[in-house]
Amino acid sequence: MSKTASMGDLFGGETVGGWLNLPRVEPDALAGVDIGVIGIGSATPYPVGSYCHDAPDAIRTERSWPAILDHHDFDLFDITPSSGVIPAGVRAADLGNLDVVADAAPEITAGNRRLIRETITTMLDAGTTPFVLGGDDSVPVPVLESYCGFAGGPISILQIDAHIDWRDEVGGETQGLSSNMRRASEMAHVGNIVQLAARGIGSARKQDVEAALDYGVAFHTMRRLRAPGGIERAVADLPEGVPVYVALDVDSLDPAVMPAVIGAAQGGLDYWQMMEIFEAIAARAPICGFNMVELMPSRDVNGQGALMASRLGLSMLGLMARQIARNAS
Ligand SMILES: [Mn+2]
Repeated sequence: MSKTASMGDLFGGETVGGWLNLPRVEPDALAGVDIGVIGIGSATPYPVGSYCHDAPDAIRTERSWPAILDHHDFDLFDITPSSGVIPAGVRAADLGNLDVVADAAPEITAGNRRLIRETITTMLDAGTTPFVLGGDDSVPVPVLESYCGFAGGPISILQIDAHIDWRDEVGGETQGLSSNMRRASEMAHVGNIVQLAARGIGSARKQDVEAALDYGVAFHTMRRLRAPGGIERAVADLPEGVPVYVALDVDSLDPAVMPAVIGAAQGGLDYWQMMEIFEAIAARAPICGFNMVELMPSRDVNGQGALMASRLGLSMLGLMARQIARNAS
């Protein structure tokens, strides 16, 4: 069987680096790295399994052709000629995959979370903004815990997800993918939480919605988001200038454009709505971290989900890099 031609073949050359052909850098050599892309395949999976463990490499497979970041990007720059996605003076690198284990045994998941906290804390201490490719939606819990000593002070969270993730526990597990926003709300260094794109029926019960509302979550359900001005209103609920962690679950996208998820829900975001959300966040507050979780490679259709994830990640990376360049000047 012959290998199907890819964009990399079309443009020629070897892919020597990481995702988007970014330079590969070891996590202990972060000096001068502004944005560090890191694959975290597992944290605390439920007994169903760590079904997103291979997602970081599935995402890396797409759009990693040589010099991609030096080509003009019409989504980020329209027809204003640009010399690439990452502005001069900003350095992004791919730190590879964290050595976590795809297993739901408590001693394993505790080890995963410890390793994640150590690594993210090291990145934050080095002034490197974490750009996390998950993993299921349990990955953000230890990542967010790592911001307890963040030099930028307390953070806001903007979550984009079909599900609100406010369960206190599921089957006795408190650190799993349905509990990430509940756990985040308990962290002293987390202030405002704004949640976008909830829809359909997930695992949330009455008491979970009540707990989130009691906390003060600003919910902008999918129905509200798609009303005229909905995205603008949602992002305006972020306090201006406070560092914001952007927690993206790819099931916020419509299944038609993102088939590779376990929790598909009709009526989700499309690519341009997500771009509009990203751009509005970047205009509102400094992005101090980003995660993209819940891509399930075994559910993908012709690599379409991985391609979408990679494109969205590229857009976010470009916006974060421009923000860093703006703040430096
Ligand atoms: Mn989620």
